[in-house]
Amino acid sequence: MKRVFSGVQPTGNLHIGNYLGALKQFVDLQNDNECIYCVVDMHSITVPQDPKELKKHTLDIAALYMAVGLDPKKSIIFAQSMVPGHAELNWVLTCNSYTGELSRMTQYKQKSKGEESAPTGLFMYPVLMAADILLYDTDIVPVGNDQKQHIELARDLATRVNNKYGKTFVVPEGKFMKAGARVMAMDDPTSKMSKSAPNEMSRISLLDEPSKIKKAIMRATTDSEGIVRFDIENKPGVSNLLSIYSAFSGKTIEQLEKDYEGQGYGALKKDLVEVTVDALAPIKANFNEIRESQELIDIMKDGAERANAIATPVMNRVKERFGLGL
Ligand code: ATP
Ligand code: LTN
Repeated sequence: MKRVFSGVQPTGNLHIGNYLGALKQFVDLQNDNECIYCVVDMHSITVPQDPKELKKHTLDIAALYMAVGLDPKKSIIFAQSMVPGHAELNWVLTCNSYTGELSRMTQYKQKSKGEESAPTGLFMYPVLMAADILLYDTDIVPVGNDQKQHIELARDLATRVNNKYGKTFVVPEGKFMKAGARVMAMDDPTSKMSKSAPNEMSRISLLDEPSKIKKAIMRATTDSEGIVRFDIENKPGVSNLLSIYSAFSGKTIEQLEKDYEGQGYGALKKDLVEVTVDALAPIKANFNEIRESQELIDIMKDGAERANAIATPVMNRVKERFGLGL
């Protein structure tokens, strides 16, 4: 069995990009692998968070994990801050990373906007992510396309330490969806759908009302050609709608192009509203039930214990290799 690890930040409601790019894979992987899914609360404090809200959001994401189909009997679900190894390994990896390679991370460049007052945590974000992954001897990391560069860094750090100190870490592989690896914003199909974009209509959240979903899809930016055809370069809006449709319905893009031949974008959008609303309805119903239940906290405590039991021997190995402690 391969070991799988991934994480999601507890910031705001998850959108269909998070679902189609990441969470859907989490669920698919849990039957044939040993899966560890973390709510990365320590990553979220790289920018200021309201403490009460943060706790709430951590439980929200754990409940969403289960609402989309993660089974706590099969997958380990917990919050990053509940296992001390993440912070410990973060330091060891920090001492083996270079400021040059971290300065080249696109997410850092975008989020820091080159400002002197950018938080150091933002700069170190990818090292903590590498620590999350390497702490569990992870083989596979299911994520959206935007995380490719961070996965590459985790691989580089693992290889670097292995070369210098002897085999210490498993070198992990990223895993990306065919359709859904990069869901674009509804209002601007040249930038990725994001939790933090100011325009609510740019995203479809997993807990959105059907009326909101309808509005966002019907208003989605397309083009004036009027032909339903997949062409990311020239028709990013229509291509994005086709990708989302394909990911939710399981139909291929070619099939969808045929189905909508001779029809305008209106028909495509109308059906996509239905497909999306139907796909999200059970998630929403499950979420409300799980979020209210007392069990959720017990599941996370149990998850943290199980995660810690895997992390401790890895951390002991790291300390041994580096000569830390007695
Ligand atoms: P934001 O959406 O605000 O940019 P983020 O990327 O920091 O947030 P996370 O919650 O950390 O969001 O991401 C969880 C997972 O969702 C990651 O695997 C990430 O690659 C994936 N993901 C995020 N946005 C998209 C998207 N638009 N399309 C596909 N996958 C995505
Ligand atoms: N950086 C990721 C979240 C994340 C993660 C991880 C993903 C933190 N640690 C470890 C996979 C494995 C993001 O999606 N923004």
